[in-house]
Amino acid sequence: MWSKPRVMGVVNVTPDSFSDGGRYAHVESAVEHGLRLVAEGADILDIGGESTRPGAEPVDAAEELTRVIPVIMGLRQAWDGPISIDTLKPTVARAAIGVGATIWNDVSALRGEMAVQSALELNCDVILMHMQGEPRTMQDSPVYDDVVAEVTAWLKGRADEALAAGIRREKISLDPGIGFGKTLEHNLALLRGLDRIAGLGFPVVLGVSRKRSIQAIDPTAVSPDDRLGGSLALALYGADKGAAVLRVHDVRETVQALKVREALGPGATSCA
Ligand code: HH2
Repeated sequence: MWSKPRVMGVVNVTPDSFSDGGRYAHVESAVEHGLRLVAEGADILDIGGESTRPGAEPVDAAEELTRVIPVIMGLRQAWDGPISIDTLKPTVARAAIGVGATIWNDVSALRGEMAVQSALELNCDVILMHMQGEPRTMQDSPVYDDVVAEVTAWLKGRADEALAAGIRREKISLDPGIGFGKTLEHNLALLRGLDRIAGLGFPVVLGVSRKRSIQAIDPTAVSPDDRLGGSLALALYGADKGAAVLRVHDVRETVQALKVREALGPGATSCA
């Protein structure tokens, strides 16, 4: 499979995100960071106000809104590209779409109360991500018989429910949820089997950037900032396996890696 994925730059307006928590916790710094990512080549910006890292504590809607809404408004004044809101909460998604976000990135795949109905009413694009369990406990002891088959079937089920509710097919993207209730072996199997998920016929979003699996392979990469090499390797592999969108923290480096892959042509980082 040969295509050039779009790059989604991550802007976490949180004190506790695993890789950039606290760095862009204020409106001005978050807007500035987002615009920097656009200048570096991001096609989409993903704004999050609640960390979903393993063990993260939930944030209430009022706090989440205070974090993300001014940032989306600030970005909208300077940029008219696609903005996604990374939230579990329909109320936050609704407010974010109201001030100019166009995509609801839901790591619980619209399983929340009234979530499918809200997405239908909002008429926004949706990213449906697989997660086993919930962030606070999901890494305790994830178990699958056949992770690729199970995640693929689960994502198909979520997409079918969205379609049955009336959400249009072209609005839906799927994401295997790397690191969300998965061991290193599960994550690697999902990457190897990504083409099977892409085979469902929806664009696949892939988030591997700076994740802990890289440290599991290279124990010296203790800090998320030390995981750039692994992030790029996984991003290129995901691109070869059919990812349509790469969700990344290091936009400039990812865009450069994709340009080099494109210059080399099909088979450059072949892994089929
Ligand atoms: N990963 C994270 C958050 N949101 N959304 C999608 N669709 N796919 C992902 O893989 C994904 C996601 C976790 O990364 P990050 O936002 O950097 O950390 P935190 O959840 O701690 O804010």
